[in-house]
Amino acid sequence: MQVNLLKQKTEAIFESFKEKFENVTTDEKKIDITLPGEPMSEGALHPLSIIRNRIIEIFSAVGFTVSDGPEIEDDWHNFTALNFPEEHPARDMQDTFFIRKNPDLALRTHTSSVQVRIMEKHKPPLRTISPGRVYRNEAISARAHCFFHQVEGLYIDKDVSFADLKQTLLYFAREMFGADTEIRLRPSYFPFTEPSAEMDISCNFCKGEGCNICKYTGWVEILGCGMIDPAVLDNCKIDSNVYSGFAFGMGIERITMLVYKINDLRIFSENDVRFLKQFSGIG
Ligand code: 2NL
Repeated sequence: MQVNLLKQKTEAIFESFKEKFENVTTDEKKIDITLPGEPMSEGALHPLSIIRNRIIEIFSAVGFTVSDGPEIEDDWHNFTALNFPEEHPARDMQDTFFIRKNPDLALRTHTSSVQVRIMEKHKPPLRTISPGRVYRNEAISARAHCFFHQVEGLYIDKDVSFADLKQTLLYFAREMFGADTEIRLRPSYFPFTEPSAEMDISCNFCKGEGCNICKYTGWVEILGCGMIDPAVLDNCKIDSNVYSGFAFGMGIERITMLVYKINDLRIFSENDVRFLKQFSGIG
């Protein structure tokens, strides 16, 4: 009984719509092509892509090529060729994601592995940068994630000196952060470079006045660098008696956070359109 009632009502509605539609004159059925179209929402580049592209542009202008390599790496390319001692903490399970079935393989922890592959395959002069995703087994916070993005670069030729490193990175800093940017190199340590340094840029937020970003020092750390250790060159079949070179590595998240004043790196991978939309039209 109830079902029949529903059927009757539905049929009545259907009939009335049918009648309405059939009575529409041909004129009314025509489409008005002068009406404005439905706006299409436009996609935008992710802020990390915008900054990666800008870094590539800056180094391409002075002759660096862009190179790429696998994200799953073997021990040789990620650690051993780069002069990491057997007992180095980075090789620990706590720091690196190893592939359980084959512990010789791991998710690359830096893109230096790409540079090793380039050195093994090509003869100097070499000038290349390798942007890409890297993985570290870290607790996620506002400053650390289990994956992030890096650009590493190297320059190998006869007679490459620390002065070349300094001038190239000064050029990069000024292109990226503005022509009035100054740089400062502080001694540091990496297994694959000797000597090694951390590079700071003058704080362009407070112009040296002191602010949160530079922690009231006037300087902001942006990358690590150094002269490639001769042992690394030899491991990659490049004669360290003939050639020398410099290398550097930076986190794309870090540079992006400085450029756009972002204070939490987790937001890069949350896919929140309210964040992503703010970068449309740039880059
Ligand atoms: C950092 C520091 C660095 C390199 C990366 C490198 C690569 C080869 C040989 C020698 Cl194949 N060095 N890369 C050198 C110094 C520092 O990265 O803080 N990265 C985020």
